[in-house]
Amino acid sequence: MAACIFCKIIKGEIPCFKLFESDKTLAFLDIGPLSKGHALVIPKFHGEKLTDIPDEHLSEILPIAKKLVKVTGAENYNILQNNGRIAHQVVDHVHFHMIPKPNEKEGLGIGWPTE
Ligand code: DGP
Repeated sequence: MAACIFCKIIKGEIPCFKLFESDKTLAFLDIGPLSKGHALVIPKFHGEKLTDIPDEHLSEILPIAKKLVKVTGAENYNILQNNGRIAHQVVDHVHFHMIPKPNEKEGLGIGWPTE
């Protein structure tokens, strides 16, 4: 979709800190992280809400979220997916937040080796 900010990221028209990419899926760092390492995993297929995305375009999302958790080494994390304004969705392209939760040992957060 032409005006969609995440479609522009997928096309490379807007830069992002890319963590993973396949033909169906992209993972990149959130521009306004809630903790160090806060990432977004998105299907490349454009759809506003979860129910708009065909199953075959969702199949990699959780396996990739798992990979991201393993790379950060996060022991505590939230995976969050907002649908609709009342549910705090701001960007109308389905996305899954992967939010590491720092603990005492990890200080401000875990992050990525290159951050
Ligand atoms: P949500 O409230 O679930 O729709 O969250 C949208 C998230 O998208 C929010 O945490 C900030 C992030 N975001 C918005 N625009 C950009 C952008 O241009 N680049 C990146 N990396 N993240 C963005």
